Amino acid sequence: MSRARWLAVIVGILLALGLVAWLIDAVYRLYAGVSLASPLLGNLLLALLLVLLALLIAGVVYYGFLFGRPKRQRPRPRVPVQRSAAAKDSLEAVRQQATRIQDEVARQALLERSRELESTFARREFRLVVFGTGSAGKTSIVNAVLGRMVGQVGAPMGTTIIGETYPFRFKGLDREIHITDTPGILEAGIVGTEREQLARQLAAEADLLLFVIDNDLRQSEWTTLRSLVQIGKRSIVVFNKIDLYPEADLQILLDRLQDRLHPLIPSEDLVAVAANPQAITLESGETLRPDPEIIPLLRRMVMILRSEGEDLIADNLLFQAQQLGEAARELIDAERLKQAEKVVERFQWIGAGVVSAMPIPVVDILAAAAVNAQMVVEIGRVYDCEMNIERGKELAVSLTKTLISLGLVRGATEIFAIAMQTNVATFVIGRAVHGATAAYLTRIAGKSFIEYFRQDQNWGDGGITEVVQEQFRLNQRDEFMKVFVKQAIDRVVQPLQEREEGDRSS
Ligand SMILES: Nc1nc2c(ncn2[C@@H]2O[C@H](COP(=O)(O)OP(=O)(O)OP(=O)(O)O)[C@@H](O)[C@H]2O)c(=O)[nH]1
Ligand SMILES: [Mg+2]
Repeated sequence: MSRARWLAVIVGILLALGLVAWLIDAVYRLYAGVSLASPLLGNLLLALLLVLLALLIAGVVYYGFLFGRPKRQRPRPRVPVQRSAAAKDSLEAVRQQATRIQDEVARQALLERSRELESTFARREFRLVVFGTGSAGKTSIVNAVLGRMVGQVGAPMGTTIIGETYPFRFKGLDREIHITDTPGILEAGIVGTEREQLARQLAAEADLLLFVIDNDLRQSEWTTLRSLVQIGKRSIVVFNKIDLYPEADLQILLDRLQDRLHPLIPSEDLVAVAANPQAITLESGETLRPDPEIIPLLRRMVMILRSEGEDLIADNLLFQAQQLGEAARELIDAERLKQAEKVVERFQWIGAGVVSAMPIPVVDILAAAAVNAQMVVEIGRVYDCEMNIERGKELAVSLTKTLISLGLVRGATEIFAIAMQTNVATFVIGRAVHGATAAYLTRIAGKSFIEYFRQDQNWGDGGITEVVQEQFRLNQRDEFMKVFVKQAIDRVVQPLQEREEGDRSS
């Protein structure tokens, strides 16, 4: 403390002490005067003064405690705990899932991504992604936000062809910000589609999205924006190139936009800017390039970063982790499906062989069910669900009963009778039709069981009937049936004919 301050403090204390002495003296005189007139009134006055003194002391102690408390440190940027813990759990689950993925490349890619995400938990920059239609002015916005030319700007669509990221900081914000410029969406051609995919992927990784438009919102822009907001992407809609509109037209346009965006985007998140205003030619012939009008966007960005920044990062990390979990599940499901379909493919022809080898040409339900029971066990194994053959048989029988009650056995027999009558010798036609029918029904059963195991041993809301009907419908398409009949002739009819011809000649 400076000497002048010390002096001021000492003078202040002396003054306060003088005042207190004067006050005590004045109070004492008052008390003496009143007690002389009435001792009771004097005592009451004394009690009142004591209460006032006690209140004063209590007040000083209370406020002294409040002010004397050590100042709270400005919190370090820290991702909200609950969501970050949930994201970590999700990543742990992904690593567990990865052990079940057989494709080495896919497994490694998944693990690498989960490690990448994990490392971002420690310290992470804020990700801002500039996204929108080609030529709306995304690169111009990045340049204006950074206050320097970093990306090439051009009138034709497709000037930016890869995602480019630039780090920067806002005064007073602890986190570094990474702003990413993306290629435009809705550009024609295969190259355009590929770039759009990249842009969408970058947008999905954003903590905050700047969705740039330069005119009324097109339907395709609206749909894209809606889907991004619906997956939880916090977005600012940036209306660029306002220098091109007269004031009155601009206001009408903005009002209309606001109506259209409501309630997806609150009005304060629709921001109008001119990131790279057109040069103006003066009467003198001189050209003047106006400064960018970007302040409203900077202001809104800072406000969001201050009030929601940490939440947005936490939400995004959790979202990314869940997306990765979803990707892992899809990979596992696709691999299992492939394996399970191989099992069905194998059993359908085994079933066909059993039935067609029978002396009496009928679709023997029990024979088919016995084959199906083993199939159920094997499909279950693919889905990590061990079950014994008895349980497999129960399931197979109940499915076979459903096939009969739905009239599918008869229906399939008729379909194959018609399909085979022209190209199968008459002496084997009965058994051929029933063999093909058995193969077909085994296939329907197998596909239905795959659905059952995919849904954690559950037939779903519509029960077994709906699953079987759906599989019957899916496996009835013309192109599939043509291939199936051809396979049936190769695998069932030909061996039958060869055997019959062999029997006859011997
Ligand atoms: N009048 C006016 N023109 C602008 C403004 N901002 C950008 N432009 C022009 O719009 C055109 C496209 O700008 P870019 O920044 O390259 O647009 P982009 O969205 O990055 O385009 P792509 O990378 O091709 O998707 C250029 O000719 C810019 O000069 C603006 O505020 N006012
Ligand atoms: Mg660009």
